[in-house]
Amino acid sequence: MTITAERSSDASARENLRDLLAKYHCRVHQPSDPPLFSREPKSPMQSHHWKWAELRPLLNAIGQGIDLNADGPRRTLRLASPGLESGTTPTFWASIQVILPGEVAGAHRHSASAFRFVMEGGGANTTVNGESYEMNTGDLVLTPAWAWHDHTYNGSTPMIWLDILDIPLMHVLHATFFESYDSPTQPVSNVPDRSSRRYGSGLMRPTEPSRDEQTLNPLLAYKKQMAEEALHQAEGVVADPVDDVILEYQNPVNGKSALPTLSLRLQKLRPSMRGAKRRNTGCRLYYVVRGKGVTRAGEAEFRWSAGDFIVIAPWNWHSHANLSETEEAVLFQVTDAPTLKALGFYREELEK
Ligand code: 1HN
Repeated sequence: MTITAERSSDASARENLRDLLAKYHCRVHQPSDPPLFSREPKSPMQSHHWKWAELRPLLNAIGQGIDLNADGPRRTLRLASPGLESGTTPTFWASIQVILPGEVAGAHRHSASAFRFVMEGGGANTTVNGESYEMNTGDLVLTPAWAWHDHTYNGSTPMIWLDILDIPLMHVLHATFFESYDSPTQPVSNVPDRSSRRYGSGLMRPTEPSRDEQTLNPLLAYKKQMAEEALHQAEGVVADPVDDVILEYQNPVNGKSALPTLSLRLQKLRPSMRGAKRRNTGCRLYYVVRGKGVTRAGEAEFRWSAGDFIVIAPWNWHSHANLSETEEAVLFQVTDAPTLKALGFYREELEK
């Protein structure tokens, strides 16, 4: 076989080769193709602010309007960032789940890693691989990749939590697995809080971890009181120029992030704090636990208070300030920095 291309101009040579190459499932870059590289990240995603005052009625609407079937999808309100086709960032989705008294969100497992951070209410139980964890406001519960999980709730008022899953990353890698359990709930082990008993001190750990405990994070729940106390103790020691007093929920076996793809953090902006400006690859989502402040992101200025969410788009300059002179502001932060770091794509700059 001889293959020749008439070399008139580079553009027409490329065009002339198109059909021939296509027959063999090959191609050359065409002038009409979008550029492969840009000098720095150019994301269609925009930084965004969701206000609790606007989310609240929407959560009421899905609570009243959408039935929860134990074998169907969850009742969740997804935060859909402007500029993205779906989801909150290029690697993760943030949704707010509403569960009503007496409901069961049935057992299933997926290759996406996930966690819940409780926004409002308490008393629901999440069972993860047979271990049951009670969830109350401010608690964090992990469902690592491929862990069976179901939620049951017997309280008296609706409960609301934040769900984060690395779904877009799983999709782009074509690595989606999903399985429903054959009944709505899993049998619950008779050792309550097993992972917390083995790993929950954060300082002492089993001398002989099982193989499973070394592959994925063996600690499944982080209580509000523990996290707040740790943050309180850290105050005044060292602070981050942008995020002020900040601690990461860690995997107690290897000291890395709680989930392989996502870093979860709790931070405190002290009264009157004015942070420096930073930009980084990857995204950060902030949930305002309490306090009032302002976040500048690119050209935008977001004045936030408790219950609000803010997402920072890749490579957007951003900074935070606490607007109160007397009250601290506490934020829960999620970032996909571990994914970018693992792949060598992480960069950040601080404004000098
Ligand atoms: C999911 O499995 C849960 O298990 C919550 O509670 C939110 C959003 C998209 C896909 C799966 C859950 C979800 C989800």
